[in-house]
Amino acid sequence: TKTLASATGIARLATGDADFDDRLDALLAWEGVSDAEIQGRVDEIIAEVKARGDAALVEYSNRFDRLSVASMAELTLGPARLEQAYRGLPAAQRDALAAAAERIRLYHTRQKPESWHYTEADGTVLGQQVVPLDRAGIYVPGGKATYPSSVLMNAIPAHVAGVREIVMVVPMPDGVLNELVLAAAHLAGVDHVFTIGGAQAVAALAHGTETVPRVDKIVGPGNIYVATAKRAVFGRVGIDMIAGPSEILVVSDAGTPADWLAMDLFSQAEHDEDAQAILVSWDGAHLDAVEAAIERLLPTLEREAIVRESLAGRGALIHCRNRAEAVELINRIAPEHLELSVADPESWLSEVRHAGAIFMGRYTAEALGDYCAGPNHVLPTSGTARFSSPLGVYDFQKRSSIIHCSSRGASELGKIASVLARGESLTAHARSAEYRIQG
Ligand code: HSO
Ligand code: ZN
Repeated sequence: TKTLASATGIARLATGDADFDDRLDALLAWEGVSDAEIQGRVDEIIAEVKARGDAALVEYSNRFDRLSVASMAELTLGPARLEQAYRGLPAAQRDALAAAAERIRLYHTRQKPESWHYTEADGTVLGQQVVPLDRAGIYVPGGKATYPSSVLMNAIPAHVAGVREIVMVVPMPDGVLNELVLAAAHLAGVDHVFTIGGAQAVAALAHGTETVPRVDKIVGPGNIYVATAKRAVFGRVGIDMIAGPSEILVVSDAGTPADWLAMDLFSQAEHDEDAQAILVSWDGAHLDAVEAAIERLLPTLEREAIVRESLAGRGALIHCRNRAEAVELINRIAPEHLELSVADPESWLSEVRHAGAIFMGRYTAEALGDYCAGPNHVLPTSGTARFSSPLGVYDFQKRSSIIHCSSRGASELGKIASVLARGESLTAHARSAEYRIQG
């Protein structure tokens, strides 16, 4: 077993090596940077937007996105503009986007939690009422990570959940807009778009301005300023998880072509230099074949430089001794994406406890899930799959408890409550319950 980095720069690890645990921990380590200076600037921006509303938004957008607009009217796009973007797309793009949106919608419709209740023998009814949020805000980054697919993945669950108003913000650096992003917003049911970004956009969504409505929850990825701003407004509004770099863990039994696996690893690595792509197998010759494929295919990539940096910095080919060790690694890594590129993926499923999304079998490339299979591509990263789930309809709804006591039910519950309330020395509680006890 090789343990040295190869020509591709990707680390080779073996579970039997004495330093395996340390090396794996070092590869997996990821600190979401929180910097006091950024924090200070973000706090100032939030305070300005809170105090001066639209005027501050216009100033920040002119400064940071190099614009020269006079009012928020120039940074506002209505439904007609979104529809126009959709109609203006080349037919192939329009059809692909519409097909993806439809599949994502169908999948998320299955997710919709229902209200429920039950009735006790004495007539008391207990239940839970599920209610969508009034307003959701979707943040869409500008620049290199502006993904129309992410507009679909963030907005469609909100729409399926029944959110009344979906507001999207997307910066317009140098006045440039991405028509695919606007078209995706049209398909996903977004009501308004404001072409603002950064901490100022998050502040506007959280506090509201003359033009931007205040929302109840903000979702969507962003740079360090956006992430810091989301943390700062959390509590006033809900937020989704703060996403780390994209990750993939592939487990392969040697039956999948090495080129396919190399490209699957690249597909995550090309997202950014910090992305993580790991392949695990108990077949050493297969790992060698994948490494050779990586070496051969790397120069054919558009984003070769990013992929190289990602693979060299955070990638790994791991030689484990058997299937049980592979399962152990899966649950230890708790990957955002897990590809089970094996003959019998179903037999693995019950053993996988931690993974954001599980791609089963040789044909299920993660890329299919990123765009159009139907499940959400907003997934827990950096090991957070241990305690969190894909973005879904449930993230845009909340629940109210329902209690409806019959007179007999109130009498019986009153006896219990009265004793407990007196134990807490809360006598008004006790007397309130006791009024309803029948002789
Ligand atoms: N793999 C990304 C999602 C994405 N891929 C968007 C392509 N476009 C989430 O980890
Ligand atoms: Zn992707």
